[in-house]
Amino acid sequence: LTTKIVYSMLLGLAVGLFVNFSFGVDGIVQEGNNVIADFFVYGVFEAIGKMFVSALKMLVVPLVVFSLICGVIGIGDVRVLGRVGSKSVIFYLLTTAIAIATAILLASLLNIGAGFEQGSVAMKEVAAKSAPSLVDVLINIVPTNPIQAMANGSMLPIIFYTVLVGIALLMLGDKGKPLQDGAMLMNDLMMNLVKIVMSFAPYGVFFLIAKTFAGNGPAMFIPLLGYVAALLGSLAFHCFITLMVLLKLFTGLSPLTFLKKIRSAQTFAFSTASSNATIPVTLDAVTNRVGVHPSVGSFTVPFGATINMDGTAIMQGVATVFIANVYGVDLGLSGYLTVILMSVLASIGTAGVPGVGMIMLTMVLTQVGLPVEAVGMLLGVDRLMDMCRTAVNITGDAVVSAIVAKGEDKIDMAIFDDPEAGVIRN
Ligand code: DAS
Repeated sequence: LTTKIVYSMLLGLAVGLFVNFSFGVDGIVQEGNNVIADFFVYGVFEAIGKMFVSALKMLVVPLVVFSLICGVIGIGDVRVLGRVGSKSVIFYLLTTAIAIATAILLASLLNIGAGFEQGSVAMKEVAAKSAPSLVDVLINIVPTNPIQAMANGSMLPIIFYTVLVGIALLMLGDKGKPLQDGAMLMNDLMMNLVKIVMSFAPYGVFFLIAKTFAGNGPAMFIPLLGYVAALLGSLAFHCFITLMVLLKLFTGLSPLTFLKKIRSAQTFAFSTASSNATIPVTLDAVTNRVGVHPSVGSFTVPFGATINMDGTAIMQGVATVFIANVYGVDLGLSGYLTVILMSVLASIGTAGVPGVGMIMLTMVLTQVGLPVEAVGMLLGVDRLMDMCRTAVNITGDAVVSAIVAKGEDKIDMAIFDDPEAGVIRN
């Protein structure tokens, strides 16, 4: 299936670029310019791509609820649960801080944005959106109405409530057996739903990629080459060096094998630009292919999709350096430390959905006194950058899941060493 998905991505890229070269102006296919382009790019491609992402999102809440209840039952001991939770938070914040420090270092070394004529890129007006403040996020973790939290897909309150339900179920002891068996059955049912939706992936991914590249051709990245190069360089460094060193250090697992096992989740994250929508695929890859026990993965994957955004933090680091240079502002060490702190905190409160990184960026810029409208320069290329950074976000989630599981000795090496484990054939 993953091979089919990669081929459908390449086909989508080819078709997308063909449409862009045929109908694009300055590398962009504006909506309303051309009837044929509109029919394909903003009609067929966009519609089918959106339906596929919706089908993934449709699974997220029930899957997280049942897998998390089974996860808590699987851990079986509240003390261990506390350990898994606190280790996850420590490693998620640590990897995000390392990510953004790397990004600021590389972007500063490349001195991107210096001597940049703002006129050369359309400056769209951007209102300073504020991501929820950390205090609100912490208060809102306790849902007043858990059903509403589920209806809204608010992940942190859902995780909080579901963990409590799991603990309460454990306290029932043998009396709770029927409920526990029911939860296990519902979890298996949800994983089958994941497989059904994933079987449509080659089509969904094709249209998502075709739409992206049809709308934005390579020509439009030229003016922002410094920004794009520094961002992609930092993302690649973090994904294939930093995270792999941490993986090897803390789990001893082979990075190459690990990357092969999570390739489907990275592909979904890239295609959908949404960590949340990719939760079902990340969970499937981390448990059935890497061998992380579901009792750990069912907690660390949805939790990571919400609070752990290494790729997004990297974008904020690179974008801040770029914008500071464009405006000739010297942030100084304290300025960059503020950026690092703000990015790590901002990533806790925001869900893994497309474009959330840009909202967090306006918040970070406000904190360091940089003009928020500067984000307008970056919006044009942000969809593709969002796809790349989301793939790094879920890679971070998968790596920390393996590190936490290793610490609890809950990685099944028979699964990790089996190249065929969990491969979906259809
Ligand atoms: N698209 C977000 C995610 O799903 C990341 C971002 O917007 O930066 O993780």
